Amino acid sequence: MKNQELVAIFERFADALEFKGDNFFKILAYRKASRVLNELTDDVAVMHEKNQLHTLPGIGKAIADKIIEYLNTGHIRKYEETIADIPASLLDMLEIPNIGPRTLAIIYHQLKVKTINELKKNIKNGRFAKLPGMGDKKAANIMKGIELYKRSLERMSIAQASDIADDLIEYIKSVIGIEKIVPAGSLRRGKETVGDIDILACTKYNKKLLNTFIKYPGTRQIVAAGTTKASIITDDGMQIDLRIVRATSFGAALQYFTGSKAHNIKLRNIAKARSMKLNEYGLFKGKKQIAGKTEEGIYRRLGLAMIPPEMREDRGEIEIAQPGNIPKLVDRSEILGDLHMHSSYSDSEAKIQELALRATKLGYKYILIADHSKSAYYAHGLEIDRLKKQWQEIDRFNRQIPEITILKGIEVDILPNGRLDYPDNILKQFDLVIASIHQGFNRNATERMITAMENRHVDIIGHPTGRLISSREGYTIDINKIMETASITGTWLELNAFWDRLDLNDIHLKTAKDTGIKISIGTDAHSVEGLDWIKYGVATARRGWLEPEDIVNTYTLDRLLRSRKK
Ligand code: DGT
Ligand code: CA
Ligand code: CA
Ligand code: ZN
Repeated sequence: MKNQELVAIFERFADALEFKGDNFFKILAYRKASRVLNELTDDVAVMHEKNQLHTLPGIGKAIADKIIEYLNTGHIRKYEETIADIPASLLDMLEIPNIGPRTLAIIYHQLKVKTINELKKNIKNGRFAKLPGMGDKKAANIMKGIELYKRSLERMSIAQASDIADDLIEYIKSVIGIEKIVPAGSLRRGKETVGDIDILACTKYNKKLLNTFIKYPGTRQIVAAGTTKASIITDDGMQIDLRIVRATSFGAALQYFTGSKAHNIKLRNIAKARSMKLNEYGLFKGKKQIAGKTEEGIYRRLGLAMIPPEMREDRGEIEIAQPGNIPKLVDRSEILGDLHMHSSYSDSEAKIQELALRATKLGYKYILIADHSKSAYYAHGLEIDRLKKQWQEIDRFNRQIPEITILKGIEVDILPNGRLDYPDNILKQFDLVIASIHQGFNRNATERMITAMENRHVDIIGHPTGRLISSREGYTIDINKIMETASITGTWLELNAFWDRLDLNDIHLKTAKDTGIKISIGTDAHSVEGLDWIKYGVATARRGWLEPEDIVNTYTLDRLLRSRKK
């Protein structure tokens, strides 16, 4: 399908036009076309064959002609002419958070900057800040943006990495019917971002497996191919290392390549202290292998309980790994409901009924619909009359779909002035209230959250740090003060399971648990498929050592409602 290629071209076309100061409506038209194609599930080529391009919203004749030109020739002449005199490295800089086409035009024309490094130099020597409309604050923001951008080039989100790994493993299994092929590395540890994907397999047919692997349809480049291992780079730029190991060493290899490195070093030292040797082939006493077939065996022979992969970060897990002392981490099957999702009443594409039906398939007993409140105009926030309509609809579905309880919730904005977006007499009518900051990030965020937590109708603080892993650092807050208030007021803190948030993160979750704070997991889904992100939430919860008791989503509906603050 050519859809995604066209999405990228139209987006870049719009950027280039905006950079050149072209007509506002023309720019808007290309951005809209890009968005429409991005959401299109049909193949544009097929639609063109059926003469249906004009039925797409926002695709007028001029743009339809360009789509057809691209389908026929692989080029769009107008686009190529437009970008011809703009250095490619310059347009790439638009990937940096906090740099838009207009800022880019200014730095290009006034500072002659063409690359990221040149921009950094001009920020450091103060020339950037002196440009009209820029200033020190903007300079600092762009510097942060550059750091985030560089990090995002090196690492991928857990969602993208696990999708690629699933697809690759399914492909290999379909071609050669191999049983033992599993992810290791940071992906198995459930880390929020992944540098490269490590896969381990066990087979007698090395050659056949490696040959199949390097022919993976999503391969851009084969980096190395030997007799027991190979590496490829996928079309998305992700490196995948595949290693084949013997059955007698499978557990040892899995342990070794799951890491983390710091965890492994500690384990090796424990082995040494007991006059044993640990490596990727097994645990040895002299020349004799005493463990290595399974991971459990290795931990057991080192005198330790089996440590779940998500805990292997050398954050104290080895010290407590006497049998019986490892926490019994939450399992996906123990999650009885999703406590944050949006419906078509605000900015989601999913209808309430669709969300409820999907939730029953996931085995849930309840879900919380938490749309945006009225001041979130950008997200079609709910005025009180539409809220009432939504409640009636929820009541109706609750009668029609008895397998699940749809809870009435809201993600109420904590406004820049510190007030909540609805009065108490409205808030008290919800089953559960999430309060979140979406505007005025750095205006007394700590105080505003504390005020929200002191309201007895606020049950949950949504995405408490506000970070976006790929593009935003988050609010300027005193997280310790926020945890202290959460603990005193009995407010739950959210673990937002959307893969670009994962907020609270693993480290904060562990502190929250130690402080006695309850955690509420929500996917913040804006589509039916988004409900599946719960797995990233569970992985992050496990990395924060959370047990079922720490997470309100494991409670029965009765207990959940009884556990709200009074
Ligand atoms: P990533 O890929 O940056 O997200 O992180 P990992 O943890 O997947 O790291 P990676 O791919 O470099 O290596 C995979 C595992 O292999 C790592 O977690 C532990 C193990 N490993 C790699 N290099 C060493 C090493 O020098 N010493 C030890 N003990 N283990 C290592
Ligand atoms: Ca890795
Ligand atoms: Ca690796
Ligand atoms: Zn939100």
